[in-house]
Amino acid sequence: MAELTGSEIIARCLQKEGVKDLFYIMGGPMLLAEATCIKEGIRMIDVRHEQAAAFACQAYSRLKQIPSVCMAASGPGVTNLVTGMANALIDCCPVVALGGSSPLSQFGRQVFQEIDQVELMRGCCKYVDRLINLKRIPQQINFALQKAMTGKPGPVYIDCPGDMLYQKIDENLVDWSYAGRPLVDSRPLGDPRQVAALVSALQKAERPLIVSGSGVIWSRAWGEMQQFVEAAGVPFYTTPQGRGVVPDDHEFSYLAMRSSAFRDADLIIVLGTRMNYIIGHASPPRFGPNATIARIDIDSAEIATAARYVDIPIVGDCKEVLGQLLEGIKGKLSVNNFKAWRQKLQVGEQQKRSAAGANRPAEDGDIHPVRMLEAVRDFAKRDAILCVDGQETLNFGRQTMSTFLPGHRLNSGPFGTMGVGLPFGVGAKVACPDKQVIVVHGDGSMGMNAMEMDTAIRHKIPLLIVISLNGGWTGDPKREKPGRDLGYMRYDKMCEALGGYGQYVTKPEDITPALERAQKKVDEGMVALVNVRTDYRARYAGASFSDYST
Ligand SMILES: Cc1ncc(C[n+]2csc(CCOP(=O)(O)OP(=O)(O)O)c2C)c(N)n1
Ligand SMILES: [Mg+2]
Repeated sequence: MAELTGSEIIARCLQKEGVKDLFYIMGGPMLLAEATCIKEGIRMIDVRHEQAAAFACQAYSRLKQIPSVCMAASGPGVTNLVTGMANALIDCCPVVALGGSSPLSQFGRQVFQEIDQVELMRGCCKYVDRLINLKRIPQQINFALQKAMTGKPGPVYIDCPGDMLYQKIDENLVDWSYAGRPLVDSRPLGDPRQVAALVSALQKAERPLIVSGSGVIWSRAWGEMQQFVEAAGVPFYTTPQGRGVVPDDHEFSYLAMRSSAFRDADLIIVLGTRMNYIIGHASPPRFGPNATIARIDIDSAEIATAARYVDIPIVGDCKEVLGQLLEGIKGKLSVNNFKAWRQKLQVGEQQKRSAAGANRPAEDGDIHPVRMLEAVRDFAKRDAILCVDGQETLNFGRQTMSTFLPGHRLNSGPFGTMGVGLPFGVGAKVACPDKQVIVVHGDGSMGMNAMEMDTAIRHKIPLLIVISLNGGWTGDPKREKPGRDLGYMRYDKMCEALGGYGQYVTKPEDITPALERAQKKVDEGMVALVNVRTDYRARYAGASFSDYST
Protein backbone atom coordinates (compact mmCIF):
# COMPACT_ATOMS: atom_id res chain seq x y z
CA MET A 1 0.00 0.00 0.00
CA ALA A 2 1.73 3.12 -1.23
CA GLU A 3 1.88 6.33 0.67
CA LEU A 4 1.51 9.60 -1.18
CA THR A 5 2.41 13.15 -0.22
CA GLY A 6 -0.02 16.03 -0.76
CA SER A 7 2.26 17.20 -3.58
CA GLU A 8 1.96 13.87 -5.36
CA ILE A 9 -1.80 13.85 -4.94
CA ILE A 10 -1.98 17.33 -6.52
CA ALA A 11 0.10 16.25 -9.52
CA ARG A 12 -1.91 13.08 -10.01
CA CYS A 13 -5.16 15.08 -9.82
CA LEU A 14 -3.99 17.61 -12.38
CA GLN A 15 -3.07 14.78 -14.72
CA LYS A 16 -6.49 13.17 -14.19
CA GLU A 17 -8.17 16.53 -14.86
CA GLY A 18 -6.54 16.49 -18.29
CA VAL A 19 -4.07 19.31 -17.66
CA LYS A 20 -1.50 19.10 -20.47
CA ASP A 21 0.50 22.30 -20.00
CA LEU A 22 1.33 24.29 -16.88
CA PHE A 23 3.13 27.62 -16.40
CA TYR A 24 5.20 28.18 -13.25
CA ILE A 25 8.34 29.34 -11.49
CA MET A 26 9.96 26.76 -9.23
CA GLY A 27 10.33 27.26 -5.51
CA GLY A 28 9.47 25.95 -2.09
CA PRO A 29 7.24 24.48 -0.96
CA MET A 30 6.03 23.57 -4.48
CA LEU A 31 9.13 21.72 -5.71
CA LEU A 32 7.84 18.22 -5.14
CA ALA A 33 4.46 19.02 -6.70
CA GLU A 34 6.27 20.47 -9.73
CA ALA A 35 8.64 17.53 -10.03
CA THR A 36 5.73 15.10 -9.82
CA CYS A 37 3.79 17.02 -12.50
CA ILE A 38 6.79 16.50 -14.79
CA LYS A 39 6.71 12.76 -13.96
CA GLU A 40 2.98 12.69 -14.71
CA GLY A 41 3.76 13.91 -18.24
CA ILE A 42 2.49 17.48 -17.92
CA ARG A 43 4.44 19.97 -20.06
CA MET A 44 5.89 22.30 -17.44
CA ILE A 45 6.84 25.70 -18.82
CA ASP A 46 8.96 27.68 -16.41
CA VAL A 47 8.57 31.40 -17.07
CA ARG A 48 10.53 34.40 -15.77
CA HIS A 49 7.88 36.18 -13.71
CA GLU A 50 4.82 34.65 -12.04
CA GLN A 51 2.67 37.43 -13.48
CA ALA A 52 3.59 36.11 -16.92
CA ALA A 53 2.56 32.59 -15.91
CA ALA A 54 -0.96 33.81 -15.16
CA PHE A 55 -1.06 35.87 -18.36
CA ALA A 56 0.13 32.90 -20.44
CA CYS A 57 -2.63 30.83 -18.83
CA GLN A 58 -5.18 33.42 -19.84
CA ALA A 59 -4.26 33.25 -23.51
CA TYR A 60 -4.18 29.46 -23.33
CA SER A 61 -7.68 29.34 -21.84
CA ARG A 62 -9.12 31.80 -24.32
CA LEU A 63 -7.85 29.79 -27.25
CA LYS A 64 -8.91 26.39 -25.95
CA GLN A 65 -11.97 27.45 -23.89
CA ILE A 66 -10.77 25.34 -20.97
CA PRO A 67 -9.32 26.19 -17.55
CA SER A 68 -5.54 26.63 -17.40
CA VAL A 69 -3.17 26.07 -14.50
CA CYS A 70 -0.17 27.92 -13.10
CA MET A 71 1.96 27.48 -9.97
CA ALA A 72 4.04 29.78 -7.81
CA ALA A 73 6.28 29.52 -4.77
CA SER A 74 5.16 30.92 -1.42
CA GLY A 75 5.28 34.59 -0.45
CA PRO A 76 6.69 36.77 -3.25
CA GLY A 77 6.00 34.04 -5.80
CA VAL A 78 2.30 34.31 -5.01
CA THR A 79 2.27 38.10 -4.66
CA ASN A 80 3.82 38.26 -8.15
CA LEU A 81 0.77 36.39 -9.44
CA VAL A 82 -1.60 39.09 -8.26
CA THR A 83 -1.72 41.27 -11.39
CA GLY A 84 -2.18 38.21 -13.58
CA MET A 85 -5.08 36.93 -11.49
CA ALA A 86 -6.65 40.38 -11.26
CA ASN A 87 -6.44 40.69 -15.02
CA ALA A 88 -8.10 37.28 -15.39
CA LEU A 89 -10.86 38.35 -13.00
CA ILE A 90 -11.65 41.53 -14.91
CA ASP A 91 -11.41 39.55 -18.16
CA CYS A 92 -13.59 36.67 -16.79
CA CYS A 93 -10.98 34.06 -17.62
CA PRO A 94 -10.69 30.60 -15.97
CA VAL A 95 -7.09 30.68 -14.70
CA VAL A 96 -6.39 28.34 -11.77
CA ALA A 97 -3.34 29.16 -9.66
CA LEU A 98 -1.79 26.92 -7.03
CA GLY A 99 0.43 28.82 -4.64
CA GLY A 100 2.73 27.37 -2.03
CA SER A 101 2.42 28.87 1.45
CA SER A 102 3.98 28.61 4.89
CA PRO A 103 3.02 25.54 6.96
CA LEU A 104 -0.47 25.71 8.47
CA SER A 105 0.85 24.39 11.76
CA GLN A 106 3.09 27.44 12.09
CA PHE A 107 0.83 30.24 10.88
CA GLY A 108 1.24 33.35 13.01
CA ARG A 109 4.81 32.59 14.10
CA GLN A 110 6.42 34.81 11.46
CA VAL A 111 7.83 31.90 9.55
CA PHE A 112 9.54 32.05 6.17
CA GLN A 113 7.50 33.93 3.52
CA GLU A 114 4.42 34.06 5.69
CA ILE A 115 1.69 36.42 4.51
CA ASP A 116 -2.07 35.99 4.25
CA GLN A 117 -2.16 34.79 0.65
CA VAL A 118 -5.79 33.69 0.79
CA GLU A 119 -6.94 37.17 1.82
CA LEU A 120 -4.63 38.74 -0.73
CA MET A 121 -6.08 36.69 -3.54
CA ARG A 122 -9.71 36.99 -2.48
CA GLY A 123 -10.20 40.35 -4.15
CA CYS A 124 -8.56 39.17 -7.39
CA CYS A 125 -10.33 35.86 -7.83
CA LYS A 126 -13.76 34.39 -8.40
CA TYR A 127 -13.06 31.79 -5.71
CA VAL A 128 -10.25 30.99 -3.27
CA ASP A 129 -9.58 27.83 -1.30
CA ARG A 130 -6.86 26.29 0.86
CA LEU A 131 -5.80 22.66 1.13
CA ILE A 132 -6.51 21.49 4.65
CA ASN A 133 -7.04 17.74 4.34
CA LEU A 134 -5.11 15.31 2.14
CA LYS A 135 -8.16 13.09 1.61
CA ARG A 136 -10.09 15.92 0.00
CA ILE A 137 -7.40 17.26 -2.37
CA PRO A 138 -8.96 15.63 -5.47
CA GLN A 139 -12.28 17.24 -4.62
CA GLN A 140 -10.74 20.65 -3.98
CA ILE A 141 -8.80 20.57 -7.26
CA ASN A 142 -11.86 19.46 -9.20
CA PHE A 143 -13.99 22.13 -7.54
CA ALA A 144 -11.40 24.74 -8.48
CA LEU A 145 -11.62 23.83 -12.16
CA GLN A 146 -15.42 23.61 -12.02
CA LYS A 147 -15.72 27.01 -10.33
CA ALA A 148 -13.30 28.60 -12.79
CA MET A 149 -15.33 27.47 -15.77
CA THR A 150 -18.93 27.35 -14.69
CA GLY A 151 -21.33 30.22 -15.47
CA LYS A 152 -19.32 33.39 -16.01
CA PRO A 153 -15.71 32.11 -15.98
CA GLY A 154 -13.09 33.54 -13.63
CA PRO A 155 -9.80 32.83 -11.85
CA VAL A 156 -9.43 30.55 -8.84
CA TYR A 157 -6.61 30.45 -6.32
CA ILE A 158 -5.73 27.41 -4.19
CA ASP A 159 -3.39 27.97 -1.29
CA CYS A 160 -1.10 24.99 -0.66
CA PRO A 161 0.51 25.10 2.82
CA GLY A 162 3.90 23.41 3.06
CA ASP A 163 2.80 20.85 5.66
CA MET A 164 -0.09 19.72 3.44
CA LEU A 165 2.29 19.31 0.53
CA TYR A 166 4.73 17.08 2.40
CA GLN A 167 2.41 15.14 4.73
CA LYS A 168 1.83 11.54 3.68
CA ILE A 169 -1.29 9.42 3.48
CA ASP A 170 -2.11 5.92 2.37
CA GLU A 171 -3.31 6.43 -1.18
CA ASN A 172 -6.40 4.27 -0.57
CA LEU A 173 -7.60 6.70 2.05
CA VAL A 174 -7.74 9.53 -0.46
CA ASP A 175 -11.18 10.17 -1.95
CA TRP A 176 -10.31 9.92 -5.64
CA SER A 177 -13.93 9.87 -6.75
CA TYR A 178 -13.79 13.52 -7.77
CA ALA A 179 -10.47 13.35 -9.63
CA GLY A 180 -11.10 14.09 -13.28
CA ARG A 181 -14.87 14.42 -12.82
CA PRO A 182 -15.92 16.11 -16.09
CA LEU A 183 -16.64 19.82 -15.89
CA VAL A 184 -20.35 20.56 -15.80
CA ASP A 185 -21.04 21.93 -19.26
CA SER A 186 -24.06 23.88 -18.12
CA ARG A 187 -26.07 25.27 -21.00
CA PRO A 188 -29.30 26.77 -19.72
CA LEU A 189 -31.93 27.63 -22.31
CA GLY A 190 -33.44 31.09 -22.30
CA ASP A 191 -36.94 31.65 -20.95
CA PRO A 192 -39.13 30.99 -24.04
CA ARG A 193 -41.27 34.05 -23.22
CA GLN A 194 -38.25 36.34 -23.35
CA VAL A 195 -36.96 34.68 -26.51
CA ALA A 196 -40.38 35.30 -28.09
CA ALA A 197 -40.22 38.92 -26.89
CA LEU A 198 -36.91 39.36 -28.66
CA VAL A 199 -38.26 37.80 -31.86
CA SER A 200 -41.18 40.21 -31.86
CA ALA A 201 -38.87 43.15 -31.04
CA LEU A 202 -36.82 42.15 -34.09
CA GLN A 203 -39.97 42.12 -36.21
CA LYS A 204 -40.77 45.65 -35.11
CA ALA A 205 -37.21 47.00 -35.28
CA GLU A 206 -35.78 48.93 -38.19
CA ARG A 207 -32.18 49.25 -37.10
CA PRO A 208 -31.14 46.33 -34.88
CA LEU A 209 -27.59 45.39 -34.10
CA ILE A 210 -25.68 42.83 -32.08
CA VAL A 211 -22.88 43.77 -29.71
CA SER A 212 -21.16 40.54 -28.79
CA GLY A 213 -18.36 39.68 -26.39
CA SER A 214 -16.23 36.86 -25.08
CA GLY A 215 -19.30 34.96 -23.84
CA VAL A 216 -19.68 33.79 -27.43
CA ILE A 217 -16.15 32.39 -27.26
CA TRP A 218 -16.58 30.63 -23.89
CA SER A 219 -19.88 29.15 -25.07
CA ARG A 220 -18.35 28.20 -28.47
CA ALA A 221 -21.38 29.84 -29.99
CA TRP A 222 -19.63 31.42 -32.99
CA GLY A 223 -21.26 29.11 -35.54
CA GLU A 224 -24.75 29.89 -34.20
CA MET A 225 -23.93 33.59 -34.06
CA GLN A 226 -22.92 33.63 -37.71
CA GLN A 227 -26.04 31.67 -38.66
CA PHE A 228 -28.22 34.11 -36.75
CA VAL A 229 -26.53 37.18 -38.25
CA GLU A 230 -27.04 35.74 -41.72
CA ALA A 231 -30.58 34.44 -41.19
CA ALA A 232 -31.88 37.64 -39.57
CA GLY A 233 -29.70 40.10 -41.51
CA VAL A 234 -28.56 41.86 -38.33
CA PRO A 235 -25.27 43.82 -38.41
CA PHE A 236 -22.85 42.92 -35.63
CA TYR A 237 -20.06 44.47 -33.61
CA THR A 238 -17.85 42.76 -31.07
CA THR A 239 -15.75 43.82 -28.11
CA PRO A 240 -12.05 44.14 -28.99
CA GLN A 241 -11.21 40.71 -27.55
CA GLY A 242 -14.41 39.16 -28.83
CA ARG A 243 -13.35 39.77 -32.42
CA GLY A 244 -13.26 36.97 -34.94
CA VAL A 245 -16.35 35.10 -33.71
CA VAL A 246 -17.74 36.05 -37.09
CA PRO A 247 -14.95 37.13 -39.47
CA ASP A 248 -14.18 40.87 -39.46
CA ASP A 249 -14.70 40.97 -43.23
CA HIS A 250 -18.17 39.41 -43.13
CA GLU A 251 -20.63 41.30 -45.36
CA PHE A 252 -22.70 42.34 -42.32
CA SER A 253 -19.70 43.81 -40.52
CA TYR A 254 -19.26 47.58 -40.88
CA LEU A 255 -16.30 48.30 -38.68
CA ALA A 256 -15.72 51.89 -39.73
CA MET A 257 -19.36 52.74 -38.92
CA ARG A 258 -19.23 51.56 -35.31
CA SER A 259 -20.01 54.93 -33.69
CA SER A 260 -22.93 55.85 -35.93
CA ALA A 261 -24.36 52.32 -35.88
CA PHE A 262 -24.30 52.39 -32.05
CA ARG A 263 -25.96 55.79 -32.00
CA ASP A 264 -28.65 55.02 -34.58
CA ALA A 265 -29.65 51.48 -33.62
CA ASP A 266 -33.20 51.07 -32.30
CA LEU A 267 -32.70 47.53 -30.96
CA ILE A 268 -29.43 46.55 -29.32
CA ILE A 269 -28.81 42.87 -28.64
CA VAL A 270 -26.06 42.61 -26.04
CA LEU A 271 -24.77 39.08 -26.54
CA GLY A 272 -22.41 37.47 -24.02
CA THR A 273 -20.72 40.64 -22.91
CA ARG A 274 -20.84 42.90 -19.89
CA MET A 275 -22.45 46.29 -20.17
CA ASN A 276 -19.25 47.92 -18.94
CA TYR A 277 -17.21 50.87 -20.16
CA ILE A 278 -15.86 48.89 -23.12
CA ILE A 279 -19.23 49.26 -24.85
CA GLY A 280 -20.08 52.62 -23.24
CA HIS A 281 -22.42 50.80 -20.82
CA ALA A 282 -24.75 50.43 -23.84
CA SER A 283 -25.98 53.87 -22.80
CA PRO A 284 -26.12 57.42 -24.15
CA PRO A 285 -24.19 59.22 -25.52
CA ARG A 286 -22.76 56.26 -27.46
CA PHE A 287 -26.13 54.53 -27.81
CA GLY A 288 -29.53 56.06 -28.48
CA PRO A 289 -31.65 56.88 -25.42
CA ASN A 290 -34.77 55.30 -26.91
CA ALA A 291 -33.27 52.06 -28.17
CA THR A 292 -34.67 48.77 -26.87
CA ILE A 293 -32.04 46.75 -25.01
CA ALA A 294 -32.10 42.97 -25.21
CA ARG A 295 -29.46 40.99 -23.40
CA ILE A 296 -28.35 37.38 -23.52
CA ASP A 297 -26.06 36.37 -20.67
CA ILE A 298 -25.29 33.25 -18.66
CA ASP A 299 -25.11 35.30 -15.45
CA SER A 300 -28.44 36.59 -14.17
CA ALA A 301 -26.68 38.99 -11.78
CA GLU A 302 -24.99 40.68 -14.74
CA ILE A 303 -28.39 41.37 -16.25
CA ALA A 304 -30.00 42.37 -12.97
CA THR A 305 -27.29 44.92 -12.20
CA ALA A 306 -26.73 46.29 -15.70
CA ALA A 307 -25.73 49.93 -16.03
CA ARG A 308 -28.79 50.48 -18.22
CA TYR A 309 -32.25 48.98 -17.87
CA VAL A 310 -32.55 45.80 -19.91
CA ASP A 311 -35.93 45.59 -21.65
CA ILE A 312 -35.61 41.97 -22.75
CA PRO A 313 -33.46 39.96 -20.33
CA ILE A 314 -32.55 36.44 -21.45
CA VAL A 315 -30.55 34.45 -18.91
CA GLY A 316 -28.99 31.56 -20.76
CA ASP A 317 -26.10 30.07 -22.64
CA CYS A 318 -25.27 32.00 -25.83
CA LYS A 319 -25.16 28.91 -28.02
CA GLU A 320 -28.50 27.59 -26.77
CA VAL A 321 -30.29 30.92 -26.87
CA LEU A 322 -29.04 31.64 -30.39
CA GLY A 323 -30.40 28.20 -31.34
CA GLN A 324 -33.77 29.19 -29.85
CA LEU A 325 -33.71 32.48 -31.73
CA LEU A 326 -32.87 30.74 -35.00
CA GLU A 327 -35.96 28.57 -34.47
CA GLY A 328 -38.03 31.55 -33.38
CA ILE A 329 -37.35 33.71 -36.42
CA LYS A 330 -38.17 30.98 -38.93
CA GLY A 331 -40.84 32.31 -41.30
CA LYS A 332 -40.86 35.64 -39.45
CA LEU A 333 -37.58 37.27 -40.41
CA SER A 334 -35.31 36.88 -43.37
CA VAL A 335 -32.05 38.29 -44.57
CA ASN A 336 -34.03 40.94 -46.48
CA ASN A 337 -35.49 42.45 -43.34
CA PHE A 338 -33.01 45.15 -42.54
CA LYS A 339 -31.76 45.86 -46.03
CA ALA A 340 -32.20 49.62 -45.81
CA TRP A 341 -30.30 49.75 -42.50
CA ARG A 342 -27.47 47.63 -43.84
CA GLN A 343 -27.38 49.66 -47.03
CA LYS A 344 -26.92 52.84 -45.03
CA LEU A 345 -24.06 51.31 -43.04
CA GLN A 346 -22.53 49.93 -46.21
CA VAL A 347 -22.54 53.31 -47.97
CA GLY A 348 -21.09 55.02 -44.90
CA GLU A 349 -18.43 52.34 -44.64
CA GLN A 350 -17.34 52.85 -48.22
CA GLN A 351 -17.27 56.62 -47.86
CA LYS A 352 -15.16 56.43 -44.74
CA ARG A 353 -12.71 53.98 -46.21
CA SER A 354 -12.20 55.99 -49.40
CA ALA A 355 -12.03 59.40 -47.67
CA ALA A 356 -8.83 61.28 -48.47
CA GLY A 357 -6.14 60.43 -45.98
CA ALA A 358 -8.12 57.63 -44.34
CA ASN A 359 -5.64 55.31 -42.70
CA ARG A 360 -2.86 57.13 -44.47
CA PRO A 361 -1.22 59.26 -41.84
CA ALA A 362 1.20 61.90 -42.97
CA GLU A 363 4.81 60.90 -42.57
CA ASP A 364 7.77 63.23 -42.55
CA GLY A 365 10.55 60.77 -42.03
CA ASP A 366 9.40 58.88 -38.97
CA ILE A 367 7.27 55.78 -39.47
CA HIS A 368 3.71 56.24 -38.28
CA PRO A 369 2.60 53.26 -36.11
CA VAL A 370 -0.34 52.71 -38.48
CA ARG A 371 2.10 52.12 -41.32
CA MET A 372 3.79 49.42 -39.26
CA LEU A 373 0.46 47.87 -38.27
CA GLU A 374 -0.72 47.83 -41.89
CA ALA A 375 2.43 45.95 -42.82
CA VAL A 376 1.73 43.42 -40.06
CA ARG A 377 -1.91 43.14 -41.16
CA ASP A 378 -0.93 42.46 -44.78
CA PHE A 379 1.73 40.01 -43.69
CA ALA A 380 -0.27 38.00 -41.12
CA LYS A 381 -1.93 34.77 -42.17
CA ARG A 382 -5.72 34.77 -42.11
CA ASP A 383 -5.73 32.39 -39.14
CA ALA A 384 -2.95 34.17 -37.25
CA ILE A 385 -3.32 34.81 -33.52
CA LEU A 386 -2.60 38.46 -32.77
CA CYS A 387 -1.55 39.54 -29.27
CA VAL A 388 -1.51 43.31 -29.01
CA ASP A 389 -0.28 45.47 -26.15
CA GLY A 390 0.60 49.14 -25.60
CA GLN A 391 -1.51 52.26 -25.67
CA GLU A 392 -1.14 53.81 -29.13
CA THR A 393 -0.19 50.40 -30.50
CA LEU A 394 -3.39 48.88 -29.13
CA ASN A 395 -5.65 51.72 -30.24
CA PHE A 396 -4.23 52.08 -33.75
CA GLY A 397 -4.09 48.28 -33.93
CA ARG A 398 -7.79 47.97 -33.19
CA GLN A 399 -8.54 50.11 -36.24
CA THR A 400 -5.93 48.66 -38.51
CA MET A 401 -5.66 44.91 -38.01
CA SER A 402 -8.41 42.36 -38.57
CA THR A 403 -9.24 39.03 -36.96
CA PHE A 404 -11.08 36.19 -38.63
CA LEU A 405 -11.26 33.40 -36.05
CA PRO A 406 -12.74 33.27 -32.53
CA GLY A 407 -10.32 33.86 -29.66
CA HIS A 408 -7.57 34.85 -32.09
CA ARG A 409 -7.35 38.43 -30.90
CA LEU A 410 -5.86 39.04 -27.46
CA ASN A 411 -5.05 42.37 -25.89
CA SER A 412 -4.69 44.31 -22.67
CA GLY A 413 -8.40 43.74 -22.09
CA PRO A 414 -10.89 45.52 -19.86
CA PHE A 415 -8.34 45.91 -17.04
CA GLY A 416 -6.04 47.82 -19.43
CA THR A 417 -2.98 45.90 -18.29
CA MET A 418 0.35 46.71 -19.91
CA GLY A 419 2.78 43.80 -20.20
CA VAL A 420 0.34 41.10 -21.29
CA GLY A 421 1.41 40.93 -24.94
CA LEU A 422 4.48 38.71 -24.83
CA PRO A 423 3.18 36.28 -22.16
CA PHE A 424 -0.09 36.06 -24.11
CA GLY A 425 1.98 35.11 -27.15
CA VAL A 426 3.72 32.36 -25.16
CA GLY A 427 0.40 30.96 -23.90
CA ALA A 428 -1.23 31.23 -27.34
CA LYS A 429 1.58 29.37 -29.09
CA VAL A 430 1.58 26.61 -26.48
CA ALA A 431 -2.20 26.27 -26.94
CA CYS A 432 -2.01 26.37 -30.76
CA PRO A 433 1.48 25.25 -31.82
CA ASP A 434 0.55 25.09 -35.50
CA LYS A 435 -0.72 28.66 -35.73
CA GLN A 436 1.22 31.79 -36.63
CA VAL A 437 1.37 33.85 -33.42
CA ILE A 438 2.29 37.50 -33.79
CA VAL A 439 2.89 39.68 -30.75
CA VAL A 440 2.57 43.39 -31.50
CA HIS A 441 3.97 45.36 -28.61
CA GLY A 442 4.50 48.94 -27.59
CA ASP A 443 8.11 49.39 -26.46
CA GLY A 444 7.20 50.32 -22.89
CA SER A 445 4.85 47.43 -22.27
CA MET A 446 7.36 45.09 -23.95
CA GLY A 447 9.87 45.94 -21.23
CA MET A 448 7.51 44.74 -18.51
CA ASN A 449 7.75 41.07 -19.42
CA ALA A 450 10.59 41.17 -21.95
CA MET A 451 12.35 38.22 -20.28
CA GLU A 452 9.55 36.00 -21.52
CA MET A 453 11.55 36.03 -24.75
CA ASP A 454 13.87 33.75 -22.82
CA THR A 455 10.96 31.50 -21.83
CA ALA A 456 9.92 31.24 -25.47
CA ILE A 457 13.47 30.59 -26.65
CA ARG A 458 14.28 27.96 -23.99
CA HIS A 459 11.02 26.11 -24.53
CA LYS A 460 11.14 26.37 -28.32
CA ILE A 461 7.94 28.36 -28.59
CA PRO A 462 8.50 30.18 -31.90
CA LEU A 463 6.97 33.65 -31.85
CA LEU A 464 7.13 36.65 -34.12
CA ILE A 465 7.36 39.83 -32.04
CA VAL A 466 6.91 43.25 -33.62
CA ILE A 467 7.68 46.37 -31.57
CA SER A 468 6.41 49.89 -32.17
CA LEU A 469 9.52 51.62 -30.88
CA ASN A 470 8.26 55.15 -30.30
CA GLY A 471 10.88 55.82 -27.64
CA GLY A 472 8.64 55.56 -24.60
CA TRP A 473 5.25 55.22 -23.05
CA THR A 474 2.42 56.45 -25.33
CA GLY A 475 2.64 59.16 -27.98
CA ASP A 476 3.75 62.53 -26.64
CA PRO A 477 3.59 65.19 -29.38
CA LYS A 478 4.24 68.07 -27.00
CA ARG A 479 6.90 66.27 -25.00
CA GLU A 480 5.10 67.07 -21.79
CA LYS A 481 4.56 63.77 -19.99
CA PRO A 482 6.52 62.91 -16.86
CA GLY A 483 8.52 59.70 -17.11
CA ARG A 484 7.50 59.14 -20.71
CA ASP A 485 10.84 58.84 -22.48
CA LEU A 486 12.68 55.53 -22.49
CA GLY A 487 14.98 56.10 -25.45
CA TYR A 488 15.11 53.84 -28.45
CA MET A 489 15.70 50.52 -26.77
CA ARG A 490 17.34 47.81 -28.89
CA TYR A 491 14.98 44.96 -28.08
CA ASP A 492 16.20 43.33 -31.30
CA LYS A 493 19.67 43.03 -29.77
CA MET A 494 18.21 41.76 -26.54
CA CYS A 495 16.42 39.06 -28.50
CA GLU A 496 19.67 38.13 -30.23
CA ALA A 497 21.54 38.03 -26.94
CA LEU A 498 18.97 35.60 -25.56
CA GLY A 499 19.36 33.33 -28.57
CA GLY A 500 16.68 34.70 -30.94
CA TYR A 501 16.73 36.64 -34.20
CA GLY A 502 16.50 40.44 -34.26
CA GLN A 503 15.85 43.10 -36.89
CA TYR A 504 15.97 46.89 -36.48
CA VAL A 505 13.93 48.94 -38.92
CA THR A 506 13.92 52.70 -39.46
CA LYS A 507 12.51 53.03 -43.00
CA PRO A 508 8.93 52.15 -43.97
CA GLU A 509 9.96 50.17 -47.04
CA ASP A 510 12.12 47.90 -44.88
CA ILE A 511 9.28 46.71 -42.61
CA THR A 512 7.83 43.95 -44.78
CA PRO A 513 11.19 42.46 -45.85
CA ALA A 514 12.22 42.39 -42.18
CA LEU A 515 8.95 40.64 -41.25
CA GLU A 516 9.60 38.08 -43.98
CA ARG A 517 13.15 37.37 -42.80
CA ALA A 518 11.93 37.11 -39.23
CA GLN A 519 9.06 34.76 -40.05
CA LYS A 520 11.51 32.52 -41.91
CA LYS A 521 13.46 32.15 -38.67
CA VAL A 522 10.22 31.54 -36.76
CA ASP A 523 9.37 28.79 -39.22
CA GLU A 524 12.74 27.24 -38.34
CA GLY A 525 11.71 27.23 -34.68
CA MET A 526 13.27 30.47 -33.47
CA VAL A 527 11.88 33.49 -31.69
CA ALA A 528 12.25 36.58 -33.88
CA LEU A 529 11.78 40.25 -33.07
CA VAL A 530 11.34 43.14 -35.49
CA ASN A 531 11.99 46.45 -33.75
CA VAL A 532 10.40 49.24 -35.79
CA ARG A 533 11.31 52.81 -34.87
CA THR A 534 8.06 54.79 -34.96
CA ASP A 535 6.97 58.40 -34.53
CA TYR A 536 6.86 59.50 -30.88
CA ARG A 537 4.25 62.15 -31.80
CA ALA A 538 1.62 59.76 -33.18
CA ARG A 539 -1.32 59.81 -30.82
CA TYR A 540 -4.57 57.95 -31.28
CA ALA A 541 -7.49 60.36 -31.35
CA GLY A 542 -10.53 58.07 -31.28
CA ALA A 543 -12.98 57.34 -28.49
CA SER A 544 -11.28 57.37 -25.11
CA PHE A 545 -12.37 55.07 -22.32
CA SER A 546 -11.78 57.37 -19.39
CA ASP A 547 -11.89 61.05 -18.56
CA TYR A 548 -8.18 61.30 -18.03
CA SER A 549 -5.45 60.54 -20.51
CA THR A 550 -2.56 58.14 -20.20
C1 LIG B 1 0.67 47.50 -15.60
C2 LIG B 1 0.36 48.89 -16.08
N1 LIG B 1 1.16 49.90 -15.70
C3 LIG B 1 0.91 51.15 -16.16
C4 LIG B 1 -0.15 51.41 -16.96
C5 LIG B 1 -0.42 52.83 -17.45
N2 LIG B 1 -0.21 52.89 -18.91
C6 LIG B 1 -1.24 52.85 -19.75
S1 LIG B 1 -0.77 52.99 -21.35
C7 LIG B 1 0.84 53.08 -20.93
C8 LIG B 1 1.90 53.27 -21.99
C9 LIG B 1 2.15 52.14 -22.97
O1 LIG B 1 3.28 52.44 -23.73
P1 LIG B 1 3.87 51.46 -24.81
O2 LIG B 1 3.76 50.07 -24.37
O3 LIG B 1 5.23 51.94 -25.20
O4 LIG B 1 2.87 51.61 -26.04
P2 LIG B 1 2.65 52.89 -26.99
O5 LIG B 1 1.45 53.59 -26.45
O6 LIG B 1 3.86 53.75 -26.89
O7 LIG B 1 2.39 52.31 -28.32
C10 LIG B 1 0.99 53.03 -19.55
C11 LIG B 1 2.28 53.11 -18.83
C12 LIG B 1 -0.99 50.32 -17.29
N3 LIG B 1 -2.09 50.47 -18.02
N4 LIG B 1 -0.69 49.07 -16.87
MG1 LIG C 1 5.82 53.19 -26.75
